[in-house]
Amino acid sequence: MTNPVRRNRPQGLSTRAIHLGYDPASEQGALTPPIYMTSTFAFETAEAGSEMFKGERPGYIYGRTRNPTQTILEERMASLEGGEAGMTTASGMAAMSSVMMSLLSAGDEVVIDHTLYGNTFAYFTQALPRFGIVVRIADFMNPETLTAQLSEKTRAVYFETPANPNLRVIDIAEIVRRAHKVNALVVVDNTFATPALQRPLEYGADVIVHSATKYLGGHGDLLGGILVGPKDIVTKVRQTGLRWITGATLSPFNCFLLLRGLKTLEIRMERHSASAQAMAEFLAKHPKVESISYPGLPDFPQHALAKKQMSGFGGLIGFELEGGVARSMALMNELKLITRAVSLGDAETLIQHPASMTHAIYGAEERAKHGIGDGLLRLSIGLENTDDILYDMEQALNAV
Ligand code: 7XF
Repeated sequence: MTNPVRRNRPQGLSTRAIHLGYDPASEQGALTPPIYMTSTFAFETAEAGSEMFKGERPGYIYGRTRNPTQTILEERMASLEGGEAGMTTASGMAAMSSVMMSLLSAGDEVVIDHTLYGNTFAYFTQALPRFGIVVRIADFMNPETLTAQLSEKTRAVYFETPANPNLRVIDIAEIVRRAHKVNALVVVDNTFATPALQRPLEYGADVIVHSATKYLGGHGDLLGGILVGPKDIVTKVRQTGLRWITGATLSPFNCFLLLRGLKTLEIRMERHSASAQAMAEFLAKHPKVESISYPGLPDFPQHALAKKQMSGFGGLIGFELEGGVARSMALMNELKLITRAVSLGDAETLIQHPASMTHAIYGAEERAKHGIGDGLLRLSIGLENTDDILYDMEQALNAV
């Protein structure tokens, strides 16, 4: 029987997040894919094992490079991002560093945007230069500054959008246009938006990396990472980066949790976005709030770009209070429901202070230069009832 509604149309994002790459009939009818909790795989014959090692025969060899529970997750994420292939890693840092360590060599150059998650910034500015890789910094919101840093040695260009912690939005297509002129690979960290709200490959980016710890998992109970890109690049990252450089593979159990999280990604992102919009509008009008950064606000500087590039504005908000750091800390301590914690994308609404927490690794001068204010607070709006989150923020603002 054909379904007239779906005819000639690809399946939607949630449908693929729930079904793609798994047929219960292949596993005794089990609705939920089994967790292949195994480190190694038996070879039917000695010759079969040797052939698999040579890449002449398909099959699983050893859990550091591939596991069937990972495969389902990798195929689903590749489809959601619109890429050819995916690869899971032990954390978001492992996804990013596995890509870089697999593709770069001494003498190569990389250009990064100046606002990145603190430890990503440290990786590029402190780790890679130790291996002879030249890392240049630009302000990707002013793409001219990127062009000024590109050369025929540039192998990769790296940025987040929206960026951690202040939600700067970068024009992906414009960065791609400039970077591809020198054949540099464009690598985008899509953690804040997720493929439910933004698919950078559609704008020409080459590789996507994620901290799956965040919205993809969605429940604050795992660390994980994933990358998506062309088959040849992902294979190279798997066969070098994952296999013998980082070895940072993801546990099959965490893959199971991620498969579970992905099923509700699209509806969770809708709720995160709706509640964040309500919170941003509340904060924007509050007399004690000095500035607010949320892509969904009409007067956010890159609102038009965010609207074009994203299908929703996500759950993260940056804001500063009149009265600076002392008042920010006091506000955090007055909150009763909103939880003081780093990380983001969980069911719980979380608040943190980037200057002393996620971005403490930047020097004070660098933070000032990069628009990460000393008093900046970052909210990750959770899935609680919107009124309860707003009420908690209101009572804390009244108290400071
Ligand atoms: O290695 P992880 O799974 O923690 O991911 C690293 C990472 C990569 N990209 C972005 C945009 C991230 O935000 C992160 C981790 N950020 C957390 C945060 O900002 O709260 C880490 C807590 S210190």
